[in-house]
Amino acid sequence: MGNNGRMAAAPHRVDVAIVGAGFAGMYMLHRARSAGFSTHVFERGSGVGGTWYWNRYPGARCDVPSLEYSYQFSEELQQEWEWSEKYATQPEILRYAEHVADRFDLRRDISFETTVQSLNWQNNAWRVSTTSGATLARFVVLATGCLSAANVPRFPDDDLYKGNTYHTGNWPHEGVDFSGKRVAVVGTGSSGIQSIPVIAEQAEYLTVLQRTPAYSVPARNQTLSPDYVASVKANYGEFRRKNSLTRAALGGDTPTGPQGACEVSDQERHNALEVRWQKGGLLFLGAFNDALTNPTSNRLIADFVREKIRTTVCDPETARKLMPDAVIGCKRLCVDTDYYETFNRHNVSLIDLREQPIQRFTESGIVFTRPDTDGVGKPQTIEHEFDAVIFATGFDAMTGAINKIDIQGRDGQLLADVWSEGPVNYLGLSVHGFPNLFMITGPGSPSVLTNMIVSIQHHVDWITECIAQLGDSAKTTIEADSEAQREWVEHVNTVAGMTLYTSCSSWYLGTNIYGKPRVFMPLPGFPAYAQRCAEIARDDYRGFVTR
Ligand code: NA7
Repeated sequence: MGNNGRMAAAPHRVDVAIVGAGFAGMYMLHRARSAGFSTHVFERGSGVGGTWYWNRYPGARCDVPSLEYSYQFSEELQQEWEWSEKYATQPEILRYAEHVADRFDLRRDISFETTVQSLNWQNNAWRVSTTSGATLARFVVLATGCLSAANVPRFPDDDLYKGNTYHTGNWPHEGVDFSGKRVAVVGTGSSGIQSIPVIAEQAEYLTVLQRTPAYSVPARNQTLSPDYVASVKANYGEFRRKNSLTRAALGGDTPTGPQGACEVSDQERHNALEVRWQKGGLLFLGAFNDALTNPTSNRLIADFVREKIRTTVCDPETARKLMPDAVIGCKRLCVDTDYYETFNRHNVSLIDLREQPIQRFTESGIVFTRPDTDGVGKPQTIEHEFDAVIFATGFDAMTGAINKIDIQGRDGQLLADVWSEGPVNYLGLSVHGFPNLFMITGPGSPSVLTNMIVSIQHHVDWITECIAQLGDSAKTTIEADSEAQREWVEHVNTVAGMTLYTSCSSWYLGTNIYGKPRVFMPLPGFPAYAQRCAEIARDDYRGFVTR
């Protein structure tokens, strides 16, 4: 057992059942327990940490600065914990999660290695059925994570392949040694872009299989200086407050530029982008205030990045393949350390799957269809042998982990049916027909467009307050009103429609998963959303029905 030898048995009945022991589930447990509710967490892994428990691939790191990507609910915790780097590695973040679990004595109320299979609303309670039994709960909180259901694509004859295969989101705990191996990485999103430079240093030969080139900006990671850490910690509350007032709830010290990219001269635009490029990180896109609303501005910013790729990558053909032509920021921006430089190594090459698609797997590798023909019009094929194939192919985001649970609400309705055309909800917190069921950072809330820890804390605090107030009243259940839910879905679509986010295929839209409805799931803009949630709570939970 990987949970430090402790395995809590699930009680038969609790006030609050929580699914998942990542950062959301851990804080929900702490808050609900502190508010006097009997609480229990069910976790499929053998330890805490969620995303950071599963994503152990080489180079895995957070792309939000450590001093921001951490809990703020305990002043003692944020003062005592020492982050070593600007962007923490996966092992360091996992150590932090374990420290939090110990410090707040969380493990005694967590059942590890326990998967929740179904949730059934019966007689004003949820029956939580797991791989090891059943528990009745007044409230259920889904803390299942936005990027936790791995997407492993299938290819013709992939079952014939005798080499090793891996998915970045389900990496072996003991690690993998790629020394002397011919390795393929499929996928060039954040996970691919972080792992490729690290694997290239170890593998004998690395082939990157790219379907869509991504935009990536340098992280400029560094060791945190004690003076900087001390200056943040001296006024941590103010640092957090400033961050929470930005659209993405991060980077309050580097505000979005006051102008649009078209409103300045070419030289001024270049200088502003160069400053952000040198600084590194996601805030590159904040150099101008219209990056994701004005297509012309967006193209100018994208041109700057394409030029960086062209001047970094020595082989012009490889540089051409690496240059994206889509809207920058439409898919989540990647943050890297030496990603483009890695293609100058002698043991690395790039296959563009749009020009040379995967035809099938063989026992020892992959057969690609070549763009040229044999002279009589028949496409040529070429086989590459690989000892290992790594799928950095992402996740069934935001709804994937929830949909894996068979959830049956009031009057026998199934959440899978209610969501068949998209994840309808109110505030990203509740769904009509599913009383006393809450989502943390669900679709319909800012979640993945923000610093996740800020959004998690906001939701956990709101949910705890809501169920505590319900307990104080004579009512026993709360759920979204159907009309309020309809209006909310419309609101999210309207806000997303004002941006360029809907102009490309992305996991925000669900288009990376075959058959998934095309709906923009997160809501841009944290501050307005947080204000709305507070107003609704003050207004006696407007838009919710209590009984
Ligand atoms: P992403 O960002 O969804 O990236 C997945 C990558 O895998 C992307 O390049 C995909 O290409 C590629 N992909 C997916 N399916 C296939 C198939 N069938 N064939 C070839 N290539 C494929 O996932 P990540 O894990 O990198 O990052 C997820 C989030 O984690 C990230 O945004 C951060 O928030 C942290 P596509 O672009 O779909 O053509």
